[in-house]
Amino acid sequence: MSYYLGFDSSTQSLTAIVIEVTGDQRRVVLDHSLRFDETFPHYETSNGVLPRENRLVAHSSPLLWAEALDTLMGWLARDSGLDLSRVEAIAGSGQQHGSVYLNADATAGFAALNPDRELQAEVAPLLSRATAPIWMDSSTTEQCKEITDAIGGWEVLSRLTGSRAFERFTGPQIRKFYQVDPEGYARTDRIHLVSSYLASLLAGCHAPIDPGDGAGMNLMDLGKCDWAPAALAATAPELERRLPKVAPSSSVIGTISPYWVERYGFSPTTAVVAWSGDNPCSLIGVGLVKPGRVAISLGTSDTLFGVSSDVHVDPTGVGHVFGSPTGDYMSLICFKNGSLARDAVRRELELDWEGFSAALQRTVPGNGGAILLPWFEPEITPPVHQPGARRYGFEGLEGRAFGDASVRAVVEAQMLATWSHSQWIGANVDRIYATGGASRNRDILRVMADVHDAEVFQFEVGNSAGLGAALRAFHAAREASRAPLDWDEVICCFAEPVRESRLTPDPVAVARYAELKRVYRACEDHARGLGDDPTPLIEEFRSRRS
Ligand code: XUL
Repeated sequence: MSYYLGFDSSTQSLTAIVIEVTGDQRRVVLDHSLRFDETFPHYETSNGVLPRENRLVAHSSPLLWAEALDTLMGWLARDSGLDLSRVEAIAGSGQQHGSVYLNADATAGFAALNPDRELQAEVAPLLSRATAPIWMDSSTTEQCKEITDAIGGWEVLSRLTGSRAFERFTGPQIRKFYQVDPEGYARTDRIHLVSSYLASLLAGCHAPIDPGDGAGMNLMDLGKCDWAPAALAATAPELERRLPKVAPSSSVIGTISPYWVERYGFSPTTAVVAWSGDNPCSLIGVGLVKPGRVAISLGTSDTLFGVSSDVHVDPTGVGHVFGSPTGDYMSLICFKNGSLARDAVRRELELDWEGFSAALQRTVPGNGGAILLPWFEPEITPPVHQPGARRYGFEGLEGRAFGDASVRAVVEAQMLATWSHSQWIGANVDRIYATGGASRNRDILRVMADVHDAEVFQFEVGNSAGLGAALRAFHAAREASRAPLDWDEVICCFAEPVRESRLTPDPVAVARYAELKRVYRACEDHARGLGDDPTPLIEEFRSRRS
C-alpha cells in the first residue's frame, strides 16, 4: 500500500490530500485544510492578504506559508491516523504568480534545517524581502508598459511567453522590486514562486519551476520551456542567475529533507516532486488530460481553463497559455472577483449561503435586465483598475427585490464574463467540469449551465488543485520507478465527474441568456468608458420579455 500526498497552498488556505493506491484499489484517504486567517491570526491577514492601504497592492507572507506547512505536517503526523512513513511521493500546487525573495544563505539554510525548530524560524533569516507580492496585486502597470515597450510590443511578449504583460505576473513584480528597492534586489540570490519555494522547503534544496507555473511569469519561452533571454533583459539585470531552473512538472527533485524525516516520521526515501501552479494542478484534478473540454474553477479567483496540444494565444490579449503538467498546453482566463465578490454581496445583504441560494431560486434567468459588474477588487478580465461594483437596470428595485436581484446579478455577470472572454479558446463547450469551493452550490451551477448552454458536472473532491497535486505525485513516482502510467490510468477512479451530478441546460433560460449576452457586453464596455450607455439595450431586453 502506498500513499501519495498533494498539498495546495492557495490564497486563503493550505490543504493536504492523500490518495492511497493498493493494486487496483484507489481512494482518497484524507482531505484536510487550515485556513490562514483563522489558524494564524498573528499575521493579521484578511482572506490571506496582509494588511494594506492601497487596494492595488496585495502581499502575503512567506513565513505564514512555511508555518502553515509545518503545522499541517504536525497535524498529519499526530492527528490524521496515517502512517507518514508510507508516503511514497509528495507534490504540490501553489497560488500562481506570487514570488519569494531569498538571500545567499538560503542554499545552505535549506540543506540544514534544524528539526528541533519551527520552520518559519528557520526560514526567517533566509529572506531578502519580508513579504511576497501575490496574484491579487495590480500595482505594476508602469512596469508592464516598460517591459512591453522593451520587448517590442504586447503581441511579441504574448507569442514568446503565452501572455501579454499582466500586473500580477512575476516579471513585472520583480521589476518593481528592483526599481523600488535596488538594495533588496542586490541582496536577493534566488527568486522562487510560491510553488517552488514550498517544494524547496520539502526537498532541502532549490527546487525547479515547472512550465505550468513558469508560464505565469512573463519570463519563460513557452515553446522552449526555458527562460527567454529577451524577457529577462527587459525585466531586471542579472535575473537568470537569480531564478531556479525550469524543469518538467514530473521531475523528482530528490528525497524529502531530514528535517521532515526527523520531525514527523517520513521515510527518508519519500520522493519530492516539482510543484506546479494551482490551475495546472486543477487541470489534472478534474481529469482534463486530453484536449476538448473545459473546467470552471470557482475559488478566490474564478478561472476557466482547458487543455490544448498546441500554443494558441489569445488575440485579444486577455487570456493566457500555460504549460500543462501532461506536457501539453493549457488555455486560461482568470477573474479576480470570484468568491470574494460573491461573498461581498452575500455579506452586504446579511445572508448565509442558504439565503444566497434562496435568492437565486426566487429570481428568473435574465434578472429583468438588472446587471451587477462585481469589480469589488481591481479586475483582471477585463482589465479594470478602479475598483467598485457597477449596477445597471436596478432602478425601481427596493428591499428584498433589490437584494434578490443583486444576488442573481452577481452570479449572472460572473458567468456571462466567463462566457464572453473565453470565446478565443475555441473549445467544444458542451460540457463543463465545475470545481472550487463554490462549485458545491448547484444554484450557481444552474446559471453556469444556462449561460454556457452546456452540461455541468461536479466532482467528489472539491479541491481539484490538491487532488491534482497528489495525482502528479503518483504519476511522477511511477515514472521514476520505471513503471510509467498513461495519464488516463493515473486519473482513473479519482478525477472523474460524478455522473448523477449532471445539470443540463434549460432551453428557455439559454434563449434568454443568448439575448442578455449583448446587453452584458454593452454594460462592460460602458463601465470601462469604451461604449455608449446600455440603457436602451436593457429596455429592449425587457420589452422582448413581455
Ligand atoms: C491565475 C491566477 C489565479 C491564481 C490564484 O492566473 O492568477 O487563479 O493562481 O489561485
